[in-house]
Amino acid sequence: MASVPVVIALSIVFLVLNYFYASKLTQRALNQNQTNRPTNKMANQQLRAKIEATIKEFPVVVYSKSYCPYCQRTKALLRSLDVEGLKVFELDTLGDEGKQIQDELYEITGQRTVPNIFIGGKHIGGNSDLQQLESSGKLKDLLKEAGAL
Ligand SMILES: N[C@@H](CCC(=O)N[C@@H](CS)C(=O)NCC(=O)O)C(=O)O
Repeated sequence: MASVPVVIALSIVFLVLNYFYASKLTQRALNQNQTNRPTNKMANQQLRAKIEATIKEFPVVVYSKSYCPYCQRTKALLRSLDVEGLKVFELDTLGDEGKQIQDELYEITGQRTVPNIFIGGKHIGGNSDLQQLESSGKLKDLLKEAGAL
């Protein structure tokens, strides 16, 4: 009869262990899902290399969407300054590749929104960051350093 409490105790231990094991498995599955973003690791690396080469090659790079009002302000400001070597990508016109670039930009910069701006290979941020640089008088120096003015 003494075995009844033992069985109950063992069942409780079993249930508790089972609970922790299951939640660990769930957590692992969630983590994999987050890092698994595109399934093709090789393709990600190639895309990242392409982005890195682009921001190295062009003094000013803007990842944009054609309908985005913030992007329009960014492009208008840069064009009004007669920036040389300005490269604009309209991600919404690039199909799947546009989405993949946006995902990869998020991995690289922690920023998912557009415009996503690089000057002299350096990540600047979005439109508000660019406008702030302009109003604080720092933008022209950055552009000169990058060889865009
Ligand atoms: N504060 C940001 C706002 C940018 C923003 O909200 N952009 C929108 C498009 S207009 C965006 O990226 N939405 C998410 C998406 O298109 O995936 C900036 O100044 O750049």
